Amino acid sequence: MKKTDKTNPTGSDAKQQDLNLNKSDASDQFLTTNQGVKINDNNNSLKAGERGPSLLEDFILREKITHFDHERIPERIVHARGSAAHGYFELYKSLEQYTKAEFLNDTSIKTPVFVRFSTVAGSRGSTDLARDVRGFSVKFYTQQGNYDLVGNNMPVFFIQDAMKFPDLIHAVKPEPHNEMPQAASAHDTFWDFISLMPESMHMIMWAMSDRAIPRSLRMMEGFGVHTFRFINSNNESHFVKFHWKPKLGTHAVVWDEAQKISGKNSDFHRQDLWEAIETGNFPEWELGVQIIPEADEHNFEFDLLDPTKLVPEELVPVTIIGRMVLDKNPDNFFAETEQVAFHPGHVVPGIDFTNDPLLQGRLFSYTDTQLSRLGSPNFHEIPINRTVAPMHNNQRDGHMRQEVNTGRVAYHPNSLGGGCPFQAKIDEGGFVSFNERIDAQKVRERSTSFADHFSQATLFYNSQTPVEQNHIIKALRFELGKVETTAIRERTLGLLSKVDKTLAEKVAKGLGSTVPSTLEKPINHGVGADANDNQEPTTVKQSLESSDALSMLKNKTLSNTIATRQVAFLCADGVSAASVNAMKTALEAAGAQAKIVAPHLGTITAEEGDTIVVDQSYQIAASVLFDAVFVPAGEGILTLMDIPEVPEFINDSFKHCKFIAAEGEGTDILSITNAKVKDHNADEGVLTSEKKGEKNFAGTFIKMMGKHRFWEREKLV
Ligand code: HDE
Repeated sequence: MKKTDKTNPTGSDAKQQDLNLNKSDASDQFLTTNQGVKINDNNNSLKAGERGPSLLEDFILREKITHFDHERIPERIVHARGSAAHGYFELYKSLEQYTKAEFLNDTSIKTPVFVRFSTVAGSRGSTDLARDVRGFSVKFYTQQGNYDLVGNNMPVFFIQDAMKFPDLIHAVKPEPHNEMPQAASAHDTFWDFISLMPESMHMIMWAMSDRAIPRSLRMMEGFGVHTFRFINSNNESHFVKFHWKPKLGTHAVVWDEAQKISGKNSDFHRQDLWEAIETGNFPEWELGVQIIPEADEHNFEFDLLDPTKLVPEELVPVTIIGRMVLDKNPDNFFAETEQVAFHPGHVVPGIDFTNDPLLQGRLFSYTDTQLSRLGSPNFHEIPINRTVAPMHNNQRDGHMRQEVNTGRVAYHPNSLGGGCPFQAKIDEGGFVSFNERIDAQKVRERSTSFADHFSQATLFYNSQTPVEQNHIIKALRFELGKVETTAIRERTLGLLSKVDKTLAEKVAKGLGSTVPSTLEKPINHGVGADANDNQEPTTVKQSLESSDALSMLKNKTLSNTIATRQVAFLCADGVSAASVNAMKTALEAAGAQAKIVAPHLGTITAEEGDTIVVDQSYQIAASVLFDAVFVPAGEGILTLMDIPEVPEFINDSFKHCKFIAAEGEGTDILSITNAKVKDHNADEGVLTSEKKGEKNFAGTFIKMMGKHRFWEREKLV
């Protein structure tokens, strides 16, 4: 096996070196036209007289404006809103037994990656906190060519067959007559479609759960969704499912919070990712695989080819095989994040496809979309898309071709070019598709093994804690509450009752509706009106009743850290510097970040006379942008009673079940809020110390804040 050339840089440095070839740095340089002519006046157009008309000969003005007029490219049809970063992937142990992909064989290889996270439905400028699936796309720049793992933060999908994808997206996007609502599924067309698509019920459970409103892009799981194949050097195949597990744990916000964040900072996730990387808090995930021998293909209660199903971790454990670290922000959003072109069909030898009919459709779609989005078949030449492996073929020309191919030969076979470039045999690393035997009739049908649409939806719902179930119910009430057509709401309630009767009844109660006793057949204007009219939904008895891995609250691996979490210190002139500094030092030692919030920007003066630099004023700061709140000690703190934003801040923290602490005089501030301590003795999420500088206060603060949310409070508010 070929090892990496150790003289080459590895990881994000290697890709960076590639990008550097095209980097432009204007420091100490003259301003020029695109033809390199130095510009003498960049403020005035060329005119006939100082008050006269502009002249057509002004090539400088025309070049500048023409370029500007063409600065936009079409945004992605889906996943338009995204944020990305560079990093690297390192393998813990060789997977040689299963795959011949070199980057998954050799633990000494550090593979550069570029990762783009996205929402699906909204436009490029839409809010980060929409209730939506998040895209999780990873481009591995391997020595054998680019490998793209283009997944989501949920392990299943709405539909089973690529044929329905344009319908799904047309339904969820803003309605075509009035372009409303933006980045939201809470409208008639989406639920109309869903109510007629029983196969979407499992994904609907995920999309209505808090997974759809992550706390941070750094705190989401990622999934390859489809079943793929690993192929080893003996040409043996194993099925594989991919999982990304965030080192910071999987965390979400609550819906009320998400909506407020959208108003306060619609770039919340983008900024969080950017700042984490800028401050050296590099986001990290572990890559896990579920490997299934070919012989076990039919031993499950569902079909491995059905993308609306997951393989429960209880049935096939996830083996952790490596880690990915994101350590560098893009230099230029457009050049990298906007122009990166992912494709599930970008695979390397050792990774192959299954016949999942959704994956099969994707394999066609992603090159096609780049042609209209990036405008040329040469999109692979854009620096962010370039492979780090040697690249030679007989493709030529086309819009914006960068490469200057030399010689007269652009065909194969040839003798004039010595037969070059030549084909690679399998043992020379040539890609050979898995030789799966296919012996079948051409049909436009769906396998009956895809017909159980509810069992895994029920499994997901049953696996949630009561708090999480309640959030799903509330999300459904919100979404369906925004639906204006009664029949759509009722039809959806009918489908929900097949997932869980009580769930449907609780949603119905919030809608002032009742659950229909029978499943209404969709209006079927002839063949094809019902998406799946060749089969009735079935129910397959499941061996598993609940799976802890599906619940964010039960599945708590490593999630008690407060690293990179943001704590608001509510301050004013006369605050105790001792109280502020002691807590700030302790929190920073635990990896969290303290932000001083005060009535104005600039500085405030502590009761000890110290000057404290203010990070945010009460006009800018809001509880929803923080993970916890601390009211320090000091006589001056009592002036906070007169600032209306202060009780609002603490009440929102309380409502969203976040950690609240106060020390000394700061405890008096809590008395004008819902976090009044004496009323909530049972609530360990409100921590107070009457005395300033009490021993262990900071230690208890950090321990309790690590619990993140105090859900018992939801019953109170
Ligand atoms: Fe995509 N999808 N998709 N998709 N998808 C695109 O490709 C498409 C599907 C996913 O950060 C587009 O370059 C079809 C499933 C991500 O740049 C487009 C079908 C999953 C991204 C496209 C699917 C995804 C895309 C838009 C059904 C989860 C963002 C721009 C057959 C596993 C990639 C682009 C990025 C992007 C088509 C289904 C994930 C239009 C036709 C299932 C994360 O080609």
